[in-house]
Amino acid sequence: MSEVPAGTAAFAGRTHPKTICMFDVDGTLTVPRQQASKEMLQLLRDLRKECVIAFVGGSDLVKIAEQLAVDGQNVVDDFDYGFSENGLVAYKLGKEIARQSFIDFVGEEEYKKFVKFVLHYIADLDIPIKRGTFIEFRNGMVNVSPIGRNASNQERNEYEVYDKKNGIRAKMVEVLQKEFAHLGLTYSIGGQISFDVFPTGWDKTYSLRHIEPEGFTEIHFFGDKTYKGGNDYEIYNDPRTIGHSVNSPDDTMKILKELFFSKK
Ligand code: M1P
Repeated sequence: MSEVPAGTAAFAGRTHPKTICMFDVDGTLTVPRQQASKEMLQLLRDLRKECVIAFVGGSDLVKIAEQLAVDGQNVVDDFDYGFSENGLVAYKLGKEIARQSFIDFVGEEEYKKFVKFVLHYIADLDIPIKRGTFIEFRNGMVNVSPIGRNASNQERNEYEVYDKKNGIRAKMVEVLQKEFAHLGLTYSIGGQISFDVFPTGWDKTYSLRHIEPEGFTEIHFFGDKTYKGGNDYEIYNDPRTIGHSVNSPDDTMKILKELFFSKK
């Protein structure tokens, strides 16, 4: 599918052409679901002169673009690699190179049973408010939200606090794991109001297969949800990566400056 050649030729002009920095989006490059700051975007442009850069988000490309393409540019042109939905949809140098299908893996019949169960479960949930879009169907995964994806920013912030206290998502994941054990799915709480559902193994480590042909000698990964159950856990702990656990976009910038710009 790819017309983009492997090999570091495209990256030869970088100070460290064999080094790649991969970034989670929410909580790492931006405040969750917000746009990246001007300072962060400038730092990424500077970093791209030093090494190869990639985003690896759980969200689909539309949401990632809202956050990173703040001047209306095409986000996949600003990064050497773009990995949306954990890398189940992948871009290199502005071109799509791969796409995975959740529905092909699960099958229509099993997926219908899953949807029926999830919607019944959410209907019976007694939480302070509900909005709309409780299941979002994507290419390589589905995203399930008890409050609904149409929640406003304030509603999502309040829900996050409520969910932490009451373990709504954690309980729901436990129930789904039992009910659909035969499907081989992983449930990952990556954001504030929802969780992602995808075939086991299709976590963010999936993106690493797309950079393998390049033979990078240093693969840095930056993420905030690096704890067990978080959607950065697997790639952060993968032996192929050098993991950096951050607590905010400011923390990411601080580490990048130390790693790449402190001796300049
Ligand atoms: O990037 C992290 C997560 O961001 C969103 O989560 P939420 O809406 O719950 O804050 C979703 O796009 C989710 O898929 C993604 O993993």
